Amino acid sequence: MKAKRLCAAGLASITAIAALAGCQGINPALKKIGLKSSGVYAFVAKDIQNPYMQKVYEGFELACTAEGAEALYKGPDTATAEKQIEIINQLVAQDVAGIAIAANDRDALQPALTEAMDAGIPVISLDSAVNKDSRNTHIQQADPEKIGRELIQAAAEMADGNGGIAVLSATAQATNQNLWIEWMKKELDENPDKYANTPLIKVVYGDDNPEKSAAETQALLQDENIKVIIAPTTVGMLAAGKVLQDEKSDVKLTGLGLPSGMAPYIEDGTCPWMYLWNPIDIGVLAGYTLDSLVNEEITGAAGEKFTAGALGEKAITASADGGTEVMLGDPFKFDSDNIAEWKEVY
Ligand code: RAM
Repeated sequence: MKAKRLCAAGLASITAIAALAGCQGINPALKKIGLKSSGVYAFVAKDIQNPYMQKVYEGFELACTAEGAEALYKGPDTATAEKQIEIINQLVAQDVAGIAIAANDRDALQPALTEAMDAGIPVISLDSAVNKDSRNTHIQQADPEKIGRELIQAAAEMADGNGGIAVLSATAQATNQNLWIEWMKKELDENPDKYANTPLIKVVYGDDNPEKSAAETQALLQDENIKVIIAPTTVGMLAAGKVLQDEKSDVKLTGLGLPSGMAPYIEDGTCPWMYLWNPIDIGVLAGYTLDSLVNEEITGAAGEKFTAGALGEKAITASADGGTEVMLGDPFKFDSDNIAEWKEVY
């Protein structure tokens, strides 16, 4: 039973306790008498405008509502760690019940998130991880190794085995993009013969800002050795797609894009194919994970299991960074055969 339902039930003593807490946060008094109080679950986006983050939040809100908790969408105007720290501090002062964050920096949020956890507020990262000491667990969209390797394989194929590759990333501190880029470099280094004529020429950062991403794409087009751009960010992909289409460029694009926005560029061949997972499912998984932590059904340790609504039973496993994670699944490939169907979904 959750706080909201308790309030509505009008059970005199319990209602009084819940009212004292404003029906927010983990209510220790309710916990002592064995009742659960879900309260407010905060979602902190990398930046508030990012359409991908908004899709993830849609799923998060669905899970929160299903569990009787109130979802709260927060995020900075631009994707910086400093602004996220301010937001976390406010959420702790507000005594929210749980925090889910897509981090703009792996380590910089640690003092603020540690304070949250010390105050009894469970913390999960999703999309872009914080270090293992700053969280209870992480929601991992898909295996980072698979994502990084597959993107290089795709780019080399699009270059017909002959042509330079550039990466248009998000911010330079983004944990998720940096990890994917590490795996891209490993794929290249480990297979020197295969990629002899498809070197990685440059990595640039559009900061998940549409204008900066477009300007960085324009700059990449000045280098005629670059034949393929990999944008492992939905914001970067969309901006690059528009530049390449406007310029009628032969440079090909692949990466991680939202089917709804990228459909025109897949349909006209600018982007022969791309990958992504279901962002709404990421949010759903995050919402149920946070709820299970708040209700002390799990602690975030490897080996624990819980039910994530329609996603079924999920397991917490050890992650490569020494902490733990919950994995959603494999990325999907989107191309001209399936984009018409998927552009309607997300
Ligand atoms: C962007 C963000 C996000 C990433 C997706 C693929 O929207 O940078 O972190 O996961 O792209």
